[in-house]
Amino acid sequence: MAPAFRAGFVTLLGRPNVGKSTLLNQLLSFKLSIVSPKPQTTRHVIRGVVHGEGYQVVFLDTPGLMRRPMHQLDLRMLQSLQFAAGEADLLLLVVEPKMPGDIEARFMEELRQQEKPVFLVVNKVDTVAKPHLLPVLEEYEKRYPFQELVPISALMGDGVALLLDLVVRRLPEGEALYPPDELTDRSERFLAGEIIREKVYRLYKEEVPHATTVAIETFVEQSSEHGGKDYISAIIYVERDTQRRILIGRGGLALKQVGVEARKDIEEMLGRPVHLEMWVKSASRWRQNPVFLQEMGY
Ligand SMILES: Nc1nc2c(ncn2[C@@H]2O[C@H](COP(=O)(O)OP(=O)(O)OP(=O)(O)O)[C@@H](O)[C@H]2O)c(=O)[nH]1
Ligand SMILES: [Mg+2]
Repeated sequence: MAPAFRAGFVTLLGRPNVGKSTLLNQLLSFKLSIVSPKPQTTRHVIRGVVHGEGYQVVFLDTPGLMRRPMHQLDLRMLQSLQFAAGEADLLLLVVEPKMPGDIEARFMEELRQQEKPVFLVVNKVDTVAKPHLLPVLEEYEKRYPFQELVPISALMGDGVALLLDLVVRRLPEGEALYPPDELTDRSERFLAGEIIREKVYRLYKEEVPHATTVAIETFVEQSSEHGGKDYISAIIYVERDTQRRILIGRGGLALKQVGVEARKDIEEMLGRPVHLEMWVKSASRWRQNPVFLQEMGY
């Protein structure tokens, strides 16, 4: 008799910047979730489906947990994270190869409240020598009954296949949750907006990235008005006029760079040429505005 099919939801948790989105992308061999060196890059729960022989794993990337919600946007991110954890069959607590800090302690405390299996995933092992890793693993093992402790480098791909293997073994038996060719439940429109946001995170400093959100206004596939290219127009919102000027830059050069980099990645995602247009607007205190947040899909 063939072994039973396994399928389930696996949620990635962890403080900002530990590499959750990098890991999701590595598991999928596809750049689905945006990545940047700045904390709190991910703002939505992003589902990515890994299809394999005899299994299907739905990974949920989540926003990094904040110490204390500062505004409505933070609160919504926190709620979506809690919802994603509630939905999971298995949780992965992703950490850096350092001793647990207060955020990790809080995660472990919250994980104790539920009955689900939890793996510790120690990411970024490419940045430390082995002798530094062992005491970290020992400390975590002492502090929480993890089912597995898995050192990986999401960036290099080291340990990721082993992690997937261990994950699959813990999944419940059951039927596939998504159609066989489905990679995510997010639309191309959403992903295009995320790619633009990623470029803002990568190209600007200080408060600008966190004050930015992107709305896709128009998305026309193979537009005859644009020589058969997909036509995408986007509005980049910031909170203040000073931020708007920084985003646009002298002579529009800074915004142009966002456009060049975003278009390249959007074309790669779609597999089609794209004509991209962007406008920058300020929307005062949008992170506090429930109606605006709702409209923007937060
Ligand atoms: N050296 C190294 N860097 C990594 C590794 N994984 C991720 N990074 C880097 O860490 C930074 C943060 O990665 P993300 O994947 O955006 O982290 P995240 O946990 O999703 O962050 P939030 O979305 O803010 O919660 C990026 O600069 C990544 O390139 C790794 O295995 N090794
Ligand atoms: Mg992320």
